[in-house]
Amino acid sequence: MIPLTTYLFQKAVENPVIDDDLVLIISEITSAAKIISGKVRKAALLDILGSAKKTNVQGEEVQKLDELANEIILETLKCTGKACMLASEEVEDCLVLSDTGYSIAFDPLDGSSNIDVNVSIGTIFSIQKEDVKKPGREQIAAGYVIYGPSTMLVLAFKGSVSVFCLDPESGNFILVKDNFKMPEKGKIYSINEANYHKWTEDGLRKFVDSLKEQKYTLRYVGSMVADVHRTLFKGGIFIYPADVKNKNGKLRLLYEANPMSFIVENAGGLATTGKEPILGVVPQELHQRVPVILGSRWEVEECLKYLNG
Ligand code: FBP
Repeated sequence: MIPLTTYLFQKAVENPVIDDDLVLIISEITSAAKIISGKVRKAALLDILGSAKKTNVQGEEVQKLDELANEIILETLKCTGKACMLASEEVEDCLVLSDTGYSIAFDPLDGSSNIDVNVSIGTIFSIQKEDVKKPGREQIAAGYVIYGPSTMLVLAFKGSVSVFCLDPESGNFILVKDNFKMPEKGKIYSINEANYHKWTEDGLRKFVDSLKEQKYTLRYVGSMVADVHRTLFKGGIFIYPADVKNKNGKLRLLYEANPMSFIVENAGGLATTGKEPILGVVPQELHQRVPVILGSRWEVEECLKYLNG
């Protein structure tokens, strides 16, 4: 029963990237996630379900829990004194706190459309040195916390992915899998097929049709954190492509695509925009979107064959 902080200090011995400031930042992100987990589980009792009657920089309706989760993470990270830049899905501009230290880009509550219907949602985070707007390949660490039947943390550093489960009794995230590797191939694909005819790439329709012929099954929760979590554990592929409405897809590079791609690639999978590796994309805008194709090696390579002929 290794708690997260003990695990990080042990890992720091073999991985010089993990310094005390990074341990503090990750520990505080997970402390914030524990509070959010508690709020999510009691949301109906606390009357914090539903809309906050506001629109965010993405033009999306903000949920009360989105706002609350955002505040909890912002305040927690500010208090560390080790964060130099904070970028949130819910805030138009970056919050610059100092010149040096760690920058954190985060999606405080991913899966907003599922908040009110008690379906798994999560918090996604990406940690860089100094500036948030760096290619995903330069991430120091990335992870997500999923608020599902249990609350779980998946944390990646270069070369390693580990999985933790929140123990409600001790209040600790306890290590359940170290050096986690995802299956090379799966039997599940995950995409919003309601947009089938709106997808920009005809090759994508052919790829998805070929998976059906190979008896793949479709699973789509509509929370990226839940669809990626299943893809990591069961194998297969998760796709949010470009379509006639979302020319660059819907998912945001800095705090959705980059952290999830870093986790998947360090677990042995692949992540691409269809044209280039997601971790190689040089960020231009804080809230820019990219097409996302990620998952097991076999399926992603197969998809690229269909897309690039
Ligand atoms: P937010 O909820 O953080 O805005 O994220 C966007 C998202 O909900 C992803 O979690 C999910 O993969 C996608 O949108 C679902 O979109 P759609 O309803 O168009 O399939």
